[in-house]
Amino acid sequence: MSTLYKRPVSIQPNASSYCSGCLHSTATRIIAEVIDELGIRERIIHVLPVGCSTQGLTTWDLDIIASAHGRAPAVATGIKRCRPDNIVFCYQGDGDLASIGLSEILCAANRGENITVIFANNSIFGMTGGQMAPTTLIGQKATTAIYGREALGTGMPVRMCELIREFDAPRLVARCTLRTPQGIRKAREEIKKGFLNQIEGRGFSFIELLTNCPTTWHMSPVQSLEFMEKQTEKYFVPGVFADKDEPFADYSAGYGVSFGGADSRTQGRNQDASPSTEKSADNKARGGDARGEKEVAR
Ligand SMILES: Cc1ncc(C[n+]2csc(CCOP(=O)(O)OP(=O)(O)O)c2C)c(N)n1
Ligand code: SF4
Repeated sequence: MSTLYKRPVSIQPNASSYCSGCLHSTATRIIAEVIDELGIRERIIHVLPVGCSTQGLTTWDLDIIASAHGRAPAVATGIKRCRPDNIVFCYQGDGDLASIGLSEILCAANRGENITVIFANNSIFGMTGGQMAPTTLIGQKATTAIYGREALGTGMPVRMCELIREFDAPRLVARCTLRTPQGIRKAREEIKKGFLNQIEGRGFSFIELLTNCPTTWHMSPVQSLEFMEKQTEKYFVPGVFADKDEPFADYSAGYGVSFGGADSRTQGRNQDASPSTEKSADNKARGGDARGEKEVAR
């Protein structure tokens, strides 16, 4: 008899503590499957955010470092620069990533950090009981928008993939839905690509997963999937926004300002994109990572 379904070794043999029908469980499962498939479990450091995904502490069977709310990409940056041989990934909710942590994710993406960020967008603050997030849809009810979100006064829902694709550095920017088996397969494919980018030193990958929160949406799991189909996916349209094969390089040549000989190192950096021995030594001394000799602007 062949085995069709078994627990990935990157998941602990515990009952899930996520609510019934919550797609955090599906996301956890496919991330763990990819880690097992790539044989990188021993090299993984997962940066835990704040939100329902802190339940990862009792779910993942991986090395984990917890971060303050929204700070996972900054913590992941530090870890990856100090330990370039580890594979570092964040798994963050939309309250964590798109609200309190907006600056950290945008800066990490712009720097082209060689990390993998997986973003679970359920368009609400789940863990704290259903407050409005930057991603809450127009008309969607939340405890802080009891008649439904209005654009006047709170703005339109923030689309993170569309923001991040504007930077030069990110190698992969993709949005997938976990509502359907096809969506789950596509998400698994993009997550794998995101880890491979990091393993091969290409730079920053961002994979958004559209998820649900039946509990704070006050819906059954089935109703929450219908909501995703009719509402969430109409505004957050799944797709691949960037998928670049070549590693992130220093594109700054031609855009730098010449300081007229004030500081030869600054001048060299602005005028010459090719890595010099001095720059490489400097980069290594500051924990240059698997992008090898390529200098990262800091
Ligand atoms: C500095 C700080 N501010 C606020 C909180 C309260 N808090 C905990 S989880 C959370 C929202 C998490 O929502 P999200 O990231 O969307 O994840 P979900 O629970 O929906 O998966 C907030 C505001 C906190 N823990 N720390
Ligand atoms: S509160 Fe929402 S996001 Fe959190 S585990 Fe429950 S269903 Fe999932």
